[in-house]
Amino acid sequence: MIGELADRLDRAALTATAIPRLAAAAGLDPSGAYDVQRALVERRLARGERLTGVKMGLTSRAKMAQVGVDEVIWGHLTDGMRIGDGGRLDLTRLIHARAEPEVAFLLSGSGVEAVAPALEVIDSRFEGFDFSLPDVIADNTSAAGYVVGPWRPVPDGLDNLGVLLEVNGRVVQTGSTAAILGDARRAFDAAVRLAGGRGVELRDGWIVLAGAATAAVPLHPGDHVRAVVEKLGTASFKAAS
Ligand code: OOG
Ligand code: MG
Repeated sequence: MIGELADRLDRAALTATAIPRLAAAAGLDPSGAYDVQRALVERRLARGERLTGVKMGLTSRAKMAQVGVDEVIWGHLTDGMRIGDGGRLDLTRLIHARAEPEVAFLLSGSGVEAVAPALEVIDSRFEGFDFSLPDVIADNTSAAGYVVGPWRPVPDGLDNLGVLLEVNGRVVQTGSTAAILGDARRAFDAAVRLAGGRGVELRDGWIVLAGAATAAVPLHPGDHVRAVVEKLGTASFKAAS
C-alpha cells in the first residue's frame, strides 16, 4: 500500500496533475505518511537525483493558518529541486506553485557553518492545495524547488531579522525570523531531532530550510520573485512558462 500511494504522488508530480487527498481513505497516520514520503523520495533517487538536505514546514503561525495544519513537519530536498540564485523556474512542470521566503542553514561537522536567505517553491500535489497533516507529510511537505542566496557566517542574532517577499519589485509579504519557532535556529534543532527520529542523519554539505516566515504567494508566468532577509541579503528567481 505504501508503494502504491507513493506511486500516485510521484505520477501527480511528474505529470503536473493534481490528485484527490489520499491519507484518510488509506488510514494513514503521520508515521505511515513518513513511510510514504520516504518511498516517494526513493523513486526520485532511483531516477538519479541526490539528496541535498531537509526542509522544515509549518514552523510559523502564518503558514499554519494558511494551510490549516498546525504541526511542524519535515521533508527531503534533492538536487532536482535546486534553482540557481537568479535562475529560472519552469512553471509548466508544476500544478499550482507558490513561493515563500525562508532562511537556509549549511551543515558542517554536525553544526551550522553558514546561513543564507532562501526561497522555497511549494506545489501541493493535492487538488485545491488542500490536505490533512498525513497528506502533506506523504507529499514530501509540498516541496518542489528552492533557491539559496549567498552564504555568510551566522550573525549573533537570528531571532528577529526582517523578512520581505517581493514579486515584480513589490513587497507582497512581510515578516520576521522570529516567526520561525521564535528563532530560526530552533528550526535547525527540530530538523536534527525529527529527521534523526526517522533514521535520517544530516550530512556535511546538506542544507536545512527553516520554514517560511510568511504565508506563501501563488506564482504566475513572468513573475520575478525575491526574498530579502535583513543582514543576510537576497535570493531570487524568475518564473517562466
Ligand atoms: C506545506 C509546506 C510548508 C513551510 O515552509 O512552512 C512549508 C505547504 O504549505 O504546502 O514548506
Ligand atoms: Mg517552506
